[in-house]
Amino acid sequence: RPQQASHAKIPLPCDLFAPERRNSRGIEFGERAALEPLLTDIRDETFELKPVTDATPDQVNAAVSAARAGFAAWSRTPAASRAASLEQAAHLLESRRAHFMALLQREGGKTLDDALSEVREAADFCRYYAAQGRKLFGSETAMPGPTGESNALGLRGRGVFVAISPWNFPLAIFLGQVTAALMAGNCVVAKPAEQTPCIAVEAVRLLHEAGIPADVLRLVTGDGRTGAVLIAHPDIAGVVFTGSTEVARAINRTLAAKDGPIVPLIAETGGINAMIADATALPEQVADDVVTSAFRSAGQRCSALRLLFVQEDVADRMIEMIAGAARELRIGDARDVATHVGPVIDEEAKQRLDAHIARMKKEAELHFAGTAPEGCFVAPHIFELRDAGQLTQEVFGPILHVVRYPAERLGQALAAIDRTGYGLTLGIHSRIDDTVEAIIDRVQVGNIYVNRNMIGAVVGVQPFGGNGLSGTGPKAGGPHYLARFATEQTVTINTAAAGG
Ligand code: TXE
Repeated sequence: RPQQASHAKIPLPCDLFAPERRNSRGIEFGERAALEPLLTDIRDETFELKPVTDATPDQVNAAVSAARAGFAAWSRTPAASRAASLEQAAHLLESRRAHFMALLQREGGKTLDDALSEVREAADFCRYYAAQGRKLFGSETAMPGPTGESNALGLRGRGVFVAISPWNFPLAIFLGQVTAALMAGNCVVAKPAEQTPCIAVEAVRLLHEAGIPADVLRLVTGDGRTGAVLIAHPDIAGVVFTGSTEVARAINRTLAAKDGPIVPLIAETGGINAMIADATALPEQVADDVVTSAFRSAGQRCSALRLLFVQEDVADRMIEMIAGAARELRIGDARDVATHVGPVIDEEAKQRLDAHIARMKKEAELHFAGTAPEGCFVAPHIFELRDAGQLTQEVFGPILHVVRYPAERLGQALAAIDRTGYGLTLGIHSRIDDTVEAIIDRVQVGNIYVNRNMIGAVVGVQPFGGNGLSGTGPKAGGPHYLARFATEQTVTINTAAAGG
């Protein structure tokens, strides 16, 4: 077990083995003894990742046609049966946990604790949407009305929903989108990220095995070009997308330009996520939370911290402590239990991040640079900016940017956060309640984390999603999500005229 720095706690995968430990995503970890069989099972998974071919436009069209043909029967399938299939999927996922964790490690480069929490999150999505769906779709809502008339409001599926997902949560986001759309009574054509197709292939197999008919859920693989063909199809009734803001805009443009019915888009996109640490914050906790929020998962979380505002009076000490905690991180093979920071997703991502680091070295002050092995790894870096405006776009990797602010200029720091245009996550470290409340009132951010790290999207507990450039809402894993996949129908009956 690596030594902990005396000045700050650091996130250790070894925490997996602490009894009764809950990580920040709400996962309960067992004791080491309980997990050892799982580690052995993961090592015993000897499958090979098979190459996946890109779907041709004809195959995309065939997938939409098949799903369209399946819609009539699926939309009439009782909500309770649809929910039962999702619950069975959660059960199958858990019983094949080692297999999916091994897939996430090999195809997605996930560390052990990230892989474990992702499988758990995927199963949580299935169960949560099943439970929500039973309530929402299981019966109609009777509306008040005059005597002699009954009014009822019901929800039903829209038709063929397209689900387009990213590589950074290739199991949980993929299944979250797909199961929500299915539970709402839609058929689905899903297009996973080109970097992680095998996980999607296995997830679809599992859903079919759990009872979702083959024509109700179809998968098409390929890159953005396949996605674009799918989006342009005239017979789609809705789109759920998670990924970059730029691609969400492109999808929006295509949908807006189409003839025919107006197709809704549910989009969850990125963010330039900030944290504010004032002089009353506990420095050790700030250091721990910053390192977790900025560097865990190699910074490849949409919620990850990119921009830290530190009150001037305490800035030197805080930066030093954060660098001290970052120095303890071990970067390397994700399959090694001692690894804190695994690889970035591919060579292209590495080149983009390396270019950003090179630019920052010229334009900002470097406070910390970790060391990474050869290969697709990017070491954690900490830069200090003169001005928050120097960071103009989301940098999807383990790079933290720090800005100092004088106490009387907190308002300017908040204005800088507004100016990014994003509104996904925000961290606040302060022990003054009025300050915390004032910040919460002032910002338009989807998920706010106070005096803790910024990792958290626990299904049914911390519904997740942003505003502005970060997406359309509603929040995934929250009570309002499913209804957006459905269409509402009001039925008014003249009961006085009812035949005998
Ligand atoms: O996104 P891309 P990536 C965000 C995160 C980051 C991004 C990383 O902040 O910005 O996702 O994922 C397909 N028409 N979030 O690099 O490139 C593409 O093939 C149709 C936010 O994968 O946008 C892939 O399947 N589809 C988040 C998908 O779009 C197209 C949680 C995403 O690709 C297309 C996780 C096109 N023209 C990541 N072009 C949150 N807020 O919850 C590409 N695609």
